[in-house]
Amino acid sequence: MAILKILEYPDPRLRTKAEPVLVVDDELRQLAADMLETMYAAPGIGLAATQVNVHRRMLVADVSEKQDTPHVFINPVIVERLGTEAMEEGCLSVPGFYETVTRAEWVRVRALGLDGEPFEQELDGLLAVCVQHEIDHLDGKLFVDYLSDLKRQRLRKRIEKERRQKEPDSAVRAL
Ligand code: K1U
Ligand code: ZN
Repeated sequence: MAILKILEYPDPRLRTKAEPVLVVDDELRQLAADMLETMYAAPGIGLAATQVNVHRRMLVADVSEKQDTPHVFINPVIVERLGTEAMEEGCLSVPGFYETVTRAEWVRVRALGLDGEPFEQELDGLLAVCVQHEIDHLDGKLFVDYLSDLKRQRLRKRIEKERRQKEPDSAVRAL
């Protein structure tokens, strides 16, 4: 098992659209285990392969308090969605920033499991929100893309200031 490096906004690699998984093999199962370990260590409730610079369509999530209910979705597709819900979100690729995003309240997701078999799962609450957030990552989309221009500008200024304090020569690109 290994803890993987999580890419941080505005790294352009976070904008890559992930490719479908063609074969579910031991290498992919090892990546899922490493992603779960990385997510638990962060700590977080979800992680998309894109965030660890692997551009294949797989995400992991665990919204349980005891961190004992891991979910792995390979090639996830939302096939049905109902209602809307506004919830405060965070992102391990935008550390320290939280904002309210409106998403579907209930979704039916079709995916492959670690055994390579297809399954469908109905999700609501935090898990539904988390899986939608992670599928966005697989499409190169970040939760800051849902913000108003003003809020994104404020975030950009904050990141610029933090970067200047950490590494005086850095500049923020591609925001
Ligand atoms: O994808 C990610 O960057 C992970 C992200 C998932 C997420 C959180 C909230 C709403 C939607 C999606 C996180 O896990 S941010 C950290 C977080 O939410 C958390 C951390 C510790 C305890 C509980 C939650
Ligand atoms: Zn995220």
